Amino acid sequence: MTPRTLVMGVVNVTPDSFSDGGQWFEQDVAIAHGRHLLAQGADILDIGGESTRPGAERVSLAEELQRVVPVVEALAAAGAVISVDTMRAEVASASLGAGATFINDVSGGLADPQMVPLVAAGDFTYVVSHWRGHSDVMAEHATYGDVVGEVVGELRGRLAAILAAGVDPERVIIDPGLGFAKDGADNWRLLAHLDALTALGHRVLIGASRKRFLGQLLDDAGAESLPVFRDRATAAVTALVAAHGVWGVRVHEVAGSVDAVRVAQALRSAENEPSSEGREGTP
Ligand code: PMM
Repeated sequence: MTPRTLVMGVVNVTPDSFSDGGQWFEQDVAIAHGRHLLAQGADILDIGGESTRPGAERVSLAEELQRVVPVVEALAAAGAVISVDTMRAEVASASLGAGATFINDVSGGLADPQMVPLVAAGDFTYVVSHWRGHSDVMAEHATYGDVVGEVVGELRGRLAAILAAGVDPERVIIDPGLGFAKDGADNWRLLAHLDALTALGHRVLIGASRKRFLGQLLDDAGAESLPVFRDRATAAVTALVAAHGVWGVRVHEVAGSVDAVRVAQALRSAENEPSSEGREGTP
């Protein structure tokens, strides 16, 4: 039986409308949220202290460390498998010391020249996303002649650099970076051609959760389209990519994607069985 798709639950330790409650309040909320996602069936928690939404500005290193490390420590102590969403080698290093075993780098090692040497010297799992620039400028780079060919080609280039540094290919997961220097049509095209990504020979992670292209789809259909109303569409994407056999999905709402993975897995196991059990006339 092929292994099922894993569900990575997102824990963002970034200021929200309650942020004037202070750092501890944010951290307590993040830790409680992580525990909630685990109870819903998350296989991995992805903890991040820097927003990468389009247009976002960078946070300082000190701020990112202060946001992320205590939350990693608390949730690792609770027994969770921890991924840290960071582009900074120093945050990655501190998080690994605090119990993380995955580093999820949306820049694929491009934002910090110290990241690839850190990966080469360590033994953690590294997620390499397709990336063309920081959030404040990425929209300018969303121009493609052949989005699938270019994303695959650029990921191949990153993989070559990472493997040349001495990283075991088994430790590397790839991600097309939906929404990162890509418009809605680009994202759909990448999802429609997952084969081109899996052909690179690495495990594939997909992060479609609550993204703008799903909002656009719902909006065009006259449905509610704010980010919190995108979870059903997100779960539908999970079902489709899990049926395709991707390694993992990164989602904000875990329960719907856990069910979607169950559906895809049932379908996949039935696909491996004969179409008839020899019963005749049974409805
Ligand atoms: N998307 C966001 C943040 N981190 N990591 C990976 N590997 N893949 C993604 O698609 C991805 C990511 C943006 O998401 P958020 O601000 O909605 O959490």
